[in-house]
Amino acid sequence: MVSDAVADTAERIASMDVRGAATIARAAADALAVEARESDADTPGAFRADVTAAADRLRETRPTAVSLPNALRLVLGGMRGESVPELRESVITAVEDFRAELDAAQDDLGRVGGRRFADGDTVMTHCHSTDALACVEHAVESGKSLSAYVKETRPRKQGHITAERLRELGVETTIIVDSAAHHFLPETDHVLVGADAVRADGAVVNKIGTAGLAASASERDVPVTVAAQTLKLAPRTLAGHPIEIEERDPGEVLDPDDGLDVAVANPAFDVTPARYIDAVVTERGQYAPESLVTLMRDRYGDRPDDVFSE
Ligand code: RUB
Repeated sequence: MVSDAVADTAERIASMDVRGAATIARAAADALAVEARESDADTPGAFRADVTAAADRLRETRPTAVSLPNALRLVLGGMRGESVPELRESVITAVEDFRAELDAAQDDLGRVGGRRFADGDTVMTHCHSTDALACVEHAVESGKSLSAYVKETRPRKQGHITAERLRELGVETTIIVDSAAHHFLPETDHVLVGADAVRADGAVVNKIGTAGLAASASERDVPVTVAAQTLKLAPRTLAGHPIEIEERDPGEVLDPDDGLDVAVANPAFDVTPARYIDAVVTERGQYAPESLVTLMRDRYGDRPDDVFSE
């Protein structure tokens, strides 16, 4: 049994009330801090079991965003001590450290990514990525004027969130239907997207539609930049494990009241091969996708310990 606070966060992630890889990771880490604070375990073993069960519950909410298990692993890896108060304090500190690292990483990444744009450039975006927006924010703060084509991103229309944020940043913003991307690529200087996971071979898992956009852009010689802090690197892919692609409710695509009695396929993400990606921007610099494996080994090791309960 997990606490109400953890169950509530898990539900908000599963229902996409909380969404986006970095935001999911932060919410899950915060929930572990609440669990640590509120656990009434009276032995170190019971406390560890409480926090581990909470992490397991949070991890199963959305299968694709690797930032979620990475964040949980980082926090659980910081749990240490001989007594319940020591263990409690260590988890709370690990969450605070994680939050600070996440903020700093996004800021550093934004500074690196912002340099990829020149004054007057037009950027095309897909979905809503806080890592990608950090790059635009830094470019604008350094005095560059940008405009944007924002794909609306069916079926959940996360493009609306991106459009609103870009408008706030003073970027001249035009929202387009997803199928119009190819049409507007000749007027586009950069495709800029985020990532839910980056594989050891440099392929990027992101919102469904990213792969088609990147293939189109590549055909038209429009550079494709992926903004992904190292929390998005998927260490298990070093050992050849696949990344599960989340299949979401058919009701997101077709209203049951429409009376159209056909099957619906609704994968939330797709895989963009490395050959369609020019650069992955991280807080540690920008990389050709194929060269990220070194960074992945450096940050997570060849055989990342799995501290979850299974
Ligand atoms: C969100 C999505 C975003 C990545 C990166 O999908 O695909 O591009 O999560 O986001 P969903 P960030 O809306 O299904 O969660 O850069 O904020 O981590």
